[in-house]
This record gives sequence, structure tokens and C-alpha cells, in this order.
Amino acid sequence: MKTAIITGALGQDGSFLAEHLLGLNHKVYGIARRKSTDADSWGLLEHLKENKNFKLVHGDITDPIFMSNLISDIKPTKLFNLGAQSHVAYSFQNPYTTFETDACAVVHMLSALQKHSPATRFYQASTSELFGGINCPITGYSETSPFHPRSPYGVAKLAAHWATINFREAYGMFSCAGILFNHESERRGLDFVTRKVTNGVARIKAGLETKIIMGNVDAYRDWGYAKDYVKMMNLMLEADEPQEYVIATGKAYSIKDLLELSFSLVGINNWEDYVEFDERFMRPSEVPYLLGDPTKAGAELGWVPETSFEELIKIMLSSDLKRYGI
Ligand code: GDR
Repeated sequence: MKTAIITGALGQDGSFLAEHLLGLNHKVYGIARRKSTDADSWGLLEHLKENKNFKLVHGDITDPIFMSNLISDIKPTKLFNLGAQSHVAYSFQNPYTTFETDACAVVHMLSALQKHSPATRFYQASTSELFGGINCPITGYSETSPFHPRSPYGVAKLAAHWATINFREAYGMFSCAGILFNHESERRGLDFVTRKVTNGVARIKAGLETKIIMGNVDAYRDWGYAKDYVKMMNLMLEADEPQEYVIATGKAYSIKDLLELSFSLVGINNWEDYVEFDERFMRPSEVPYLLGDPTKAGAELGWVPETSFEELIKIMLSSDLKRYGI
């Protein structure tokens, strides 16, 4: 039986990946930080409490002693590092802790693998934020596009990206990074833009709110469904060679498009009347346009995105409407 450690297991991607790997008959160790106010909560993975192949382990990836002991005890077949401070705007206020979690912790993890379990296959969650969104090629960013991160989050993720490649080149480890473009779902946190909008529209529809307060609605993103994307993470670790792959849909939409679609799906065609702008949600340096080119993933690993932007927003919106009894 293959064993996998997933950091960030109670997050959107971690929870989907845990379910996917259990379906592929893996033994899964999910790592999550303990919350003192809610120590027994399994959050998105509540339904796995009785699953004998899933074990929730409380710990912090920034603690090198915890990670080192864990790796040396389990010596997993695969380690997926999905734990991170993943909010770009927040990273401007907390650049140092973002760097500790998103970069230093990855170097510790790779060192611990090298020492205690060099045969483990390592997946690092890299991001389209590495590219920066200026001068995006017409066909989208690919694995060979130059990097120019525009936030403390992007800078930290770039350090981790290169550390992952460096451990592979220096020590022959099977370590690789998936460059994922934005990926969303009904499990997305409420302060990321897609969920903020679908949840906001549902609240307006339920009569609980009258407005959504937004930042820059002119930015473009390539949005896919997280449930599709976690499959590619595993394909990368099942491949013959460790390599980097862009994971995206190949289509970009603006935040305005997102607002227009979400409101129209509940029969509101004048979305501008329900949206206000606040500087508070603007970023000191913005990533204006992100489009990914997933050609390599399709050609080499047979991965294709299964869910369109419209289908994704419908999934998210109907889940939010349901929560408000609509
Ligand atoms: P992003 O996602 O920064 O691309 O990073 P987010 O959904 O936060 O922002 C997308 C775009 O929307 C604009 N925007 C707003 N964003 C938020 N959060 N709230 C607002 O009110 C708002 N108004 C406009 C932003 O300025 C931005 O242009 C996500 C994260 O999941 C990262 O961890 C991941 O690496 C990348 O996607 C790929």
C-alpha cells in the first residue's frame, strides 16, 4: 500500500487530494495545525473520521523538529506540500511569516526528506503568482516562461520552487513542482475572490446583504476546478521523471466577467448596482493578467481540465445558495 503525507490537509486542495488518494487505495496522513478553540474539528474532512486509511496529525510545517520526526517515522511514498500562507493580499502585511511558511519550511522539509527518506516523491505547490502577470504571452504562460513575482507570497513561493528543483539536481531526489493557476471550488475560503462573489451573491439573494465590496475588478485570472487539479498533482508523482508542469485551463476571465456571470445566474442582470469598490481590497502591486498554457500536462501526462469556468461558478453558487436555504 502506498503512503502519502499531505500538508495543509484541511484546506481546499488538501481535502480533495486526500479523498482522491484514498480512492486510489493509499494510506493518507493529513497534517493540519491544531486550533486550540476547536481542537477536535476535522473541518472539510469530518467524513473521514472513521476511515482507517486516513490519519489526521496535528502539527505545524514551520516546526522543523515536527516535520523531521514525521518524515523519519512514516517514510512515505509521497509527500504533497500543500500547506502554506496562501493569501496574496495578506502576504503584504505579513511578509516575514509568509516567507517562513512558504519558503523556509519547504527547505526544512526537503532536507528532512534527503536525510530520512530520500526515496519519497515530493510535490511542491507552486503557483501562477511566480509569473507576475505582466507581458503574459498570447498563448499563456508555460513551463519555460520567465518568473517575476509581484508579492511577498510570490517571492516566497519562487524560493520554494527553486529549492525543489535544486534538491532534485543536487541530490537526485524525485522532487517537482506543479505551477497551478487559480483553482476554486465550493470549499474555497470566503476571502478569495470567486467564493467572495458566489457567497456574496447568495447572501444578496437571501436578503442578508445588499452589496459586495470589491477591489480591482479589471484583473484577469485563469480559473479551474480544484477537484480536477489535485489529480494532476498525483499524476506528477506517478510519472517516470520529476518535472514541472503548468496546470491551467487555457482560458482567462476578468473579475467583471465573474461578477456578471454570478449575478446573471440568479437572474440579476445589473450587477454594477450591487457592487461597491474599496481601496482596502486593492494590492500594493497587482498581478493584472494570468493565462496558463497546459499543453505539456496534456501531451505528457494526459491531463485535461474537465470543468469550464461557467460550470465551476455554477457548482460554487449552487452550493452557497443551498447553505442559505435557496
Ligand atoms: P490570487 O487569488 O491572488 O490570484 O491567488 P484571489 O482570489 O485572492 O484574487 C484574484 C484577483 O481578484 C482581485 N480582487 C480581489 N481579491 C480578493 N481576494 N478579494 C477582493 O475583494 C477582490 N477584488 C478584486 C485580486 O486583486 C486578484 O487580482 C490565488 C491564491 O489561491 C494563491 O494561493 C494561488 O497561488 C493563486 O491563486 C494561483
